[in-house]
Amino acid sequence: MSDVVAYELKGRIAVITINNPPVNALSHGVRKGMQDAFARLNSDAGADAAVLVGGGRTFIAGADIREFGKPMQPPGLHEVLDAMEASKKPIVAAIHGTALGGGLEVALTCHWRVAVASAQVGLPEVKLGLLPGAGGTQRLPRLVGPKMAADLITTGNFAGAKQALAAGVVDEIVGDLVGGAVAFAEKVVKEKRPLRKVSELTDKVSNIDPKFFPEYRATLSKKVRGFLAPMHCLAAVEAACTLPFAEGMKRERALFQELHDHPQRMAQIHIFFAEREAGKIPDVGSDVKPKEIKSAAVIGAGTMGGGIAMNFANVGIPVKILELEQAPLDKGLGVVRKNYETSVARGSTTQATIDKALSLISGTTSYDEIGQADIVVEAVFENMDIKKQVFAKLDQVMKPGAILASNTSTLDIDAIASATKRPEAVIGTHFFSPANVMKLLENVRGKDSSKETIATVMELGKKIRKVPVLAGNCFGFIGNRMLHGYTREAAELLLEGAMPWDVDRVIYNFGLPMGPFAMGDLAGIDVGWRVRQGRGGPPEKHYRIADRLYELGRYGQKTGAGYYKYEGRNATPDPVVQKLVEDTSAEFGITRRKIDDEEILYRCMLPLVNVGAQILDEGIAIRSSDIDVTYVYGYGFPSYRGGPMFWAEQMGLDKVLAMIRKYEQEHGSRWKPAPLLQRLVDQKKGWAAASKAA
Ligand code: T1G
Repeated sequence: MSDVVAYELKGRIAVITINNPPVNALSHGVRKGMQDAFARLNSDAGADAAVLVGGGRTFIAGADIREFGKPMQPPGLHEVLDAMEASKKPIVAAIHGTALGGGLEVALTCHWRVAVASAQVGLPEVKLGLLPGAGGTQRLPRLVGPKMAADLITTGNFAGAKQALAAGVVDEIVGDLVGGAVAFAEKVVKEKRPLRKVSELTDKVSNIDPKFFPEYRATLSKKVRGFLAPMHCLAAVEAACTLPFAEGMKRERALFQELHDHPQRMAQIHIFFAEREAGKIPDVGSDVKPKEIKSAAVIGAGTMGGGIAMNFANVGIPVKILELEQAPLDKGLGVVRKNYETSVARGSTTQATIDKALSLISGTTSYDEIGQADIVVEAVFENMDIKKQVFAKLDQVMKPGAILASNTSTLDIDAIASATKRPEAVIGTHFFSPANVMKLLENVRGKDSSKETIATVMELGKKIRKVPVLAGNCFGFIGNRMLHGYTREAAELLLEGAMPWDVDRVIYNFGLPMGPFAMGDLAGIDVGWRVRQGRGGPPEKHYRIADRLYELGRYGQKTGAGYYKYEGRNATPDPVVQKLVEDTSAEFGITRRKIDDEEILYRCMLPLVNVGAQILDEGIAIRSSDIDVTYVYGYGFPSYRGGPMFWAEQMGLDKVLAMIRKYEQEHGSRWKPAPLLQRLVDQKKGWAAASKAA
């Protein structure tokens, strides 16, 4: 028996244990060990049945994702599952932790499945740009029917043990994992039950309403715009309902191969590993123990403050929101309650869940009441003087050892820390609006932020179900510094000949949730105007259109007009804006020209790459994949393109440099290529060569 798969008799039941930490992925050694174990089971006169269980913290969590794209070493998973299904003796899966992807497919090929109450099951391959490629799309519908199978497989969501039991994915919930599974296997043997093969079940996949799949496909295509995998997942589930099992397996295999060979799979798996890499800080090793965060406080009950507070309450951390006046405090708490009630109305959570969360959120108008919190997050107006006043006050009232965090989106963390006597406890924790929804947490280290402070907010990010990334301290950190390059170029395109709706269409079709001008209308043209006033300096030509919209009182959605005119949230191009844009070009003596979609795309997207390269070179980002994670989870860059840096590298950094050089010729120094980009192209290297990770 291989050392990753153990075989041990308990009475007359063989317990086959997978020991491949951390998540028992189905690597080559595991597949080989399983194949040997099933052969041994069927030749072992001392064994009447087997239990298959994961060692450590979980059942099998899927195929080994690191093996994708490499030559597969036999036996393949199909071969192993065929051996399982051909077993003459019953095999019972014993599930704890998570049975995911290929892991659940292994369990579905077993004759029965038991689980502990805390177990979860799922087929999350779609999140990797794939589909369940070892019979999951053919077996799951045979157990639960096409609707639940399609829901689980096209979203990659997990189901808890109770839900799995009710749906028939699991046959029994046991208290003691191995003991319960062995007892179940002994019962099966004692009752001489015929082997139950999921592949032979038919009633749940017969006589399906002919409207089901066309209607499901129409709804799904709107939800997953641009992603290939979800539609392939649905086609595979449909095959389970229209073809015999063997044919369905062939259809699944063909659909899987198409996805496996597609750039979207490479991009989504890049993001899978990138978000985990982002949690690794070279000079903050696992020896640095994060502080435990048992209570929190938030300064400011505005949109951001309320959303930030919800993140703590949602994971059971009591949080106090402070406003100096009762009225804005009551208003802010009211918005939080409304957010929760909307989620219940949408069915995305339950009343009991939000009641629990709301019970953990309280308000106060006195700094004296927040001093015992383990962390305080300042979310007041984006103005340095105001932030310094707040931090001076926090320095007085917060208990020793508390973390003093700022939600600033651009400002200098060291300047903020200078208002305190404990700069080692100060750090940026930049949330993205809406703070209770957006996954990215951009933590920003100051020059004096201690390793413990950094480790604590990185750990906290995971605890509050965010994707944490650590940035160095510069104007705009990683995300907003790149955003500045992008929005500036979009503004230039308007002066040269494009209209807001031309640019937004191209960026939307590329896969972002909205283009820069729709985003400007959402965030508020007045907000951008105030930030520019705060920065001072002469008015800049490329902001002239935005300034004129502001002067007209066209702040965006909030005033019913901005770059677009609005009926509710429905945006339509506005002839008033068309004329304003044309007049502004004329004001600067610019002869407008037709700008094609390709130029719009590259002029908007390449600044992300060029600024990203500069950020990487300065060490503001530890690695290029941190930049990808920032842009995918903070700004909606499509994960099926892997993030701006991955997208550029797939295109070829030499091609990217050539385009940037061309734009430098045409538009001047703002297009000067980042020196790092030039160096990497000269050295024929990729971004990894510039990583600051050890
Ligand atoms: N393969 C390889 N490594 C994996 C892995 C996998 N499937 N899953 C996790 N890891 C690594 C991860 O990179 C990290 O490494 C460590 O394990 C801990 O992970 C044929 C084709 C199971 C819920 O998509 O969702 O099966 O950073 O930090 O937060 O149809 O890992 O320590 O070096 O995430 O406790 C389908 C992916 C695969 C599940 C645990 N399965 N994994 O979360 O730990 S495709 C998945 C997860 C497939 C078949 C198809 C989570 C988790 P390192 P972690 P966690």
